[in-house]
Amino acid sequence: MTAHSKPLTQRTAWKALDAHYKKLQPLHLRTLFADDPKRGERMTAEAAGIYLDYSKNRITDETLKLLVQLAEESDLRERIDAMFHGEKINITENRAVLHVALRAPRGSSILVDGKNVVTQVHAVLDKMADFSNRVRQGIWKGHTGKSIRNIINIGIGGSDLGPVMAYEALRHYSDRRMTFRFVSNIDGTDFAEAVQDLNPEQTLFIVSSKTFTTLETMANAHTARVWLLKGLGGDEKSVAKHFVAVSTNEAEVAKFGIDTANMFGFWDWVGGRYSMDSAIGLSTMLAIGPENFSAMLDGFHQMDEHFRNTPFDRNLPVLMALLTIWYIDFFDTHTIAVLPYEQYLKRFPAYLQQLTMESNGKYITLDGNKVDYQTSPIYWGEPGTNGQHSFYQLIHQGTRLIPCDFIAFDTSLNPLGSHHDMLIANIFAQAEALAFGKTAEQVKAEGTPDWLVPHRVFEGNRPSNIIMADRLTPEILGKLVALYEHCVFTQGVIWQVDSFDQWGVELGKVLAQRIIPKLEDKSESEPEHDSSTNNLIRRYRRSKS
Ligand code: G6Q
Repeated sequence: MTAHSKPLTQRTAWKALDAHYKKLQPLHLRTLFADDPKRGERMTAEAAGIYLDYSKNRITDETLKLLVQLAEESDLRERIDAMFHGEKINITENRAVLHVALRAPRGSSILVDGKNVVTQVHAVLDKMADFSNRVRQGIWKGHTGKSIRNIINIGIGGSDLGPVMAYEALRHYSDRRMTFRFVSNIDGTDFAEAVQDLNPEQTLFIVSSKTFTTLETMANAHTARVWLLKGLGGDEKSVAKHFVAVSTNEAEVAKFGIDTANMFGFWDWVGGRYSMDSAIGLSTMLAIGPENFSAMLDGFHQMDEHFRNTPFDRNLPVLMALLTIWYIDFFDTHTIAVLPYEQYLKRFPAYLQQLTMESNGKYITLDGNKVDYQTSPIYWGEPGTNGQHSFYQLIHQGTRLIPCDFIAFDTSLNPLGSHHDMLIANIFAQAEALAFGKTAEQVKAEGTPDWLVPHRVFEGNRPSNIIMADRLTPEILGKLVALYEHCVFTQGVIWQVDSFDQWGVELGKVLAQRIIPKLEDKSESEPEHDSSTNNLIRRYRRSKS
């Protein structure tokens, strides 16, 4: 039996890490920094314009060596190659996993079942660019001859979170004459609020759904159709001018009444949460234009190349993944806070929650066995500095260890006086305070009364990464997203889970379909669930009568 075919906790590197953890756990970052004056310069890595300072992690060179060994024993190199070569590594759905093909340069080649998918990708990108240009330039007209000024993306999960995040992140580059809204929730309020001040004559809906069968999206799309027809005098022909679709399901798109000439396709080898750079990004392209969209794809591709070609000890996604595993599986931490010090990235933590937790929130290995270690942490966060006035208390002085990813940019897109210096000072200060804290001696030396001293001590030794880049551009956003995509991939390889399926979301969907008719049932029939669900159904029925 080779090292890598062994269960994770039986691998040589895992056992060595276990022993190493016991020695390292009591060490304080203060000591690690004092013993190595160059640590803050040495434990950094830079690639494709993204700088990672990982020096404030509870690691030594030995830790890194063992973590890299773990990656090697997990066959990470072979698994990366398998993904890039289009092998069907999503085994439970028997699919290739090729979001990297979505940003492969024109002219390159990646084969799936003997077909070069890069050619197909660029054909769709060209169609998207042509459509976006026509809408942005006012050439595409609505049913009454007016140009389109409002874009509403209807989609959910992977067909929503990426587009919303990218729109917010790249708003600086967007066409300010246009309004962009995103409807995802089945809660009618989402749709009602999105359209309440819009003129249907100038509104275009993008129905984004890989399957074109998702309950929420289809319900919202039908409601949008009703709203549009009501606003435009009921002429069915208007649908063609005000609805386009992004999907893999041509038959369902046609059934809805959308002209398939206005359908933008993608493929089963694009997972929903890995699809913001496919046609699912149509709203992004409409907002920022095809050139900026291309720059974003180029950014993704640069990070793909870095991930694919760089030794693990200098490989940004691999380093970040290994650090996660170190904390989750050895320090027994449960969460990771993602803290962007950039207002435009306000939806980035929400986007990452799906990317990370839907991918690696799994307890069954590829072999079908139950894991005997922890897998995905809970990712959460808010933009700085707001979080500092809220939950940072717990990160500094709570009983839980919470590794943090701080994200910031050297240059602000909105330079206003000294705002940016103050913003950046805060991020550096937070990471410093978390790592080094404040001792009782220091607190006493400030003249603090003895009884108050314990409250004002910061024990420190709380780890963080700082991720920095020059400025938030479409290209950098692509790099940042690809950084986390490949970090998630690396984690999944080591945890031996299928990072590309999502069976865990199925059961609730099936049960909801069973409950809907029971809520609408006017007879007093027994709901036939458990006593709690039955009681809730009866209570709700009474509220409707
Ligand atoms: C993502 C998931 C999921 C999916 C939504 C929407 O990886 O598969 O979030 O994106 O359920 O699915 P459709 O695009 O098919 O509507």
